[in-house]
Amino acid sequence: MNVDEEFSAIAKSLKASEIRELLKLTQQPDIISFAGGLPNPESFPVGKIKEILDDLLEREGPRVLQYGSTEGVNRFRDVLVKFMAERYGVHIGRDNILITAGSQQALYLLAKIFIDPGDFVVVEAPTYIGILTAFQSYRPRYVTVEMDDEGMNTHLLEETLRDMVKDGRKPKLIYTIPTFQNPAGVTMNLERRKHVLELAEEYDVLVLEDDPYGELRYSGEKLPLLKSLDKNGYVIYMGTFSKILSPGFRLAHMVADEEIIHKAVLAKQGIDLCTNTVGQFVASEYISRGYLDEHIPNIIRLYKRKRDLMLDMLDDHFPDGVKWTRPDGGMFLWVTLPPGVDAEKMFIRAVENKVAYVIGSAFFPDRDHKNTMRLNFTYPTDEQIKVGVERLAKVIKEEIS
Ligand code: PMP
Ligand code: G9A
Repeated sequence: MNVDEEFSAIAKSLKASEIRELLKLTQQPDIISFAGGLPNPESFPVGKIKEILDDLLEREGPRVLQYGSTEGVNRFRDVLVKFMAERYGVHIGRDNILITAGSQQALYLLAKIFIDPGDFVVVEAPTYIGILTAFQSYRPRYVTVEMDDEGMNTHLLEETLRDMVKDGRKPKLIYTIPTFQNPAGVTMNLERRKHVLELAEEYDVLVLEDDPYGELRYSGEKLPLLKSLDKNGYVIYMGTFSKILSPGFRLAHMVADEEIIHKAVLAKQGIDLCTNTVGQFVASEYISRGYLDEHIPNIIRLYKRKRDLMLDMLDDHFPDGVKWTRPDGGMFLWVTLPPGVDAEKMFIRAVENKVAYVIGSAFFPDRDHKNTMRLNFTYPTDEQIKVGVERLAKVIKEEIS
């Protein structure tokens, strides 16, 4: 059978995620990968998870192994109510929380409940590839807002919203990763955070705050979540346990007004019935036994060392004319090569030289900005950071000359 002809229009339009494809490279042992945004295996609390799993299975095995409600396990949502209040000053109830299979699924659910084909979505330039993948079936149109070292330029956001509303193109959503942005590594300052909220209210547009990296701060002052500044239900917050516990559990939480959570629950019912219950019980224990609080500093110590090492290596080896961001946290930094250097073409030579990165243009809906790339510093070993940056510097120097 020629199955190609049977696929739906949506299936025919599906494109692979660059990151997911590149992840295959990380499995080749001789390539040093700065590509995928993987946590370092050393950051996984294997012993504590084993201890908790043993306890849970012994004490309440059948319950832990049973289906759960689509909203999420009550025990976990209650732990998260406390977590959001204590850590971020966000005061909510259990019904404001939906547990999802990673925040990737939250993005997909939000596309499903908010986006009709042709709707406008405002994103940062560059933005997370995963939103482009999650939203693709719903065929939004993207409008981008430039960033600088202080995150999204909210004066440009203001101009954009004003123009869009004036010509009847009011966006459905503004998507931002305010803290340690993926891919750029930059953080939105406090003034801009407040400005985003003012604009959301003035133009009556919902804001998606995606926050997978906020707990991973290596320098600088902690900043409030957009959600904690939100008094009128404009912010939909997404947190995840992928970077502070384990991405294998696929555990994340969406925090929003009840009407939004309710609609997302309906959308989720048809997708997977519920998020994995075993992970939810384990994470509940992990947080309430105080293990998360104990462990995050270890992850920070490990990643801070890697960030510093990568920055030192770039300072020492990258040629003049190349610029990069200096992130206060998270997992990535963003490199801008001299104009005219094409990181997409250069990628082939990089792989021949056994080093990989993500091509920057993949993070722009219009695939522009060919002279940029994203480097991950959390996954490689220290030795790989040293050798990999040397290899990459050689490739860049050859490309420039
Ligand atoms: N949003 C952003 C900005 C991310 O970087 C990631 C993971 N790389 C995700 C969402 C998805 O994370 P997960 O599904 O593992 O929670
Ligand atoms: O696709 C994944 O495995 C998550 C990583 C995201 C990223 O590299 O930005």
